[in-house]
Amino acid sequence: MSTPVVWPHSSRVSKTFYIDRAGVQIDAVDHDPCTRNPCQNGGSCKRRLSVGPDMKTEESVPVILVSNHPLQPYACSCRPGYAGALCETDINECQPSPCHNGGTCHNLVGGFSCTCPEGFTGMACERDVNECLSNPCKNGALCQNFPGGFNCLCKSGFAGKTCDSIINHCECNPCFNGGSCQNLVDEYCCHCPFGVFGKTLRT
Ligand SMILES: [Ca+2]
Repeated sequence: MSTPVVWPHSSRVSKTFYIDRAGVQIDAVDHDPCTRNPCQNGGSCKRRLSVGPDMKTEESVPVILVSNHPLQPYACSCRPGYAGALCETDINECQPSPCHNGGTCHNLVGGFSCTCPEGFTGMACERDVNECLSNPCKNGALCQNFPGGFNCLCKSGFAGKTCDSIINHCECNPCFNGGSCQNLVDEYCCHCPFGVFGKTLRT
């Protein structure tokens, strides 16, 4: 069985000398594993000399490490957002989701973005939108802000989400006997033809 030996870059000692002394097969001499960058996704490669813990040392002037488990002779420094020995893994920043208030998370390289539901904003949908700052309530209505929305307290005679509709009290044709209906703020008024009287002109 051949035992790999990691050969120090600075050594100038005869390869044959070590083969004779150690009786091992030398797999690589002055090899640079970073020549063809094995690191993916823009990771940078650095050479390193390392072996597993089951190691023994040989007494000699240069250092010789003998091991059945030489470790990967390089290390990758990954760009933000990537991980793994070869930077091959895209880190999913959406696991767990950082978005609040029901926001939808999108995994990006080195980060994330959130699509927020209406009424929330911020990098992680953490902030309530204060809709009252844009004065959405019409016709003198009072605006009430709350997390995720707003509410308009309409004045008499107005209706709708933003109090922009005038309530038509004549809509149901309350006047009988040919009376004409006039819409007022809180009520209606029936104008009676001659000989008829009453709120709704019933005889
Ligand atoms: Ca709000």
